[in-house]
Amino acid sequence: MFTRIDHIGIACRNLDEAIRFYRETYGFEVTHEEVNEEQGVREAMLRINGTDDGGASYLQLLEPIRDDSPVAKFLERHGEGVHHIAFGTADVAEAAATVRERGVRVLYETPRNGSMGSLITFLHPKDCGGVLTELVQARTDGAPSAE
Ligand code: V0V
Ligand code: CO
Repeated sequence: MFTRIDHIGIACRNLDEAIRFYRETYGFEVTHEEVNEEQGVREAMLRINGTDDGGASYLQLLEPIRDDSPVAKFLERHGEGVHHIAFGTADVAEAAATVRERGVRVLYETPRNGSMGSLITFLHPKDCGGVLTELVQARTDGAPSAE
């Protein structure tokens, strides 16, 4: 069902400073930056490695753009740090349905738009041992289609 760690999401207060840390300390470069209004974040993807399924694994640095967003709330309660893990799958709707059948709350009825044209959904952290878990279907055909 899952074929890679798609990314690890890291909450930070200042995206540019976080990018600088990962570049200067480890030599990781930003592959992609975008604002996701719906999720309330400004984010940067740092590609770590390619994977056997033709995808890749990233670090995702997340800075909130609104005080009431999930990442802003997380920073207030926990401070900076690991916010979520994301598994890659070829079919996010199917993977979500399977996991839901196994008793885990899936947060969205239908997948939403994620980074780089991906389709995403989240699993409730309280059903996953305290780990906010995201499922990601990477864009493969050039056409994101959450609508
Ligand atoms: C909250 N909790 C977490 C957590 N966030 N536990 C582990 N990891 C996290 N990141 C815990 C929190 O400590 C509370 O536990 C409980 O869940 C309720 O938290 P809350 O602060 O009252 O927040 P809620 O219930 O309003 O919202 C929590 C959920 C929310 C998970 C429902 O954060 C959410 O909808 N997240 C999914 C969307 C998201 O995170 N978007 C940003 C990334 P106690 O204290 O009661 O025990 S966007 C992204 O990744 C993109 C765009 C991408 O990858 O492409
Ligand atoms: Co994410």
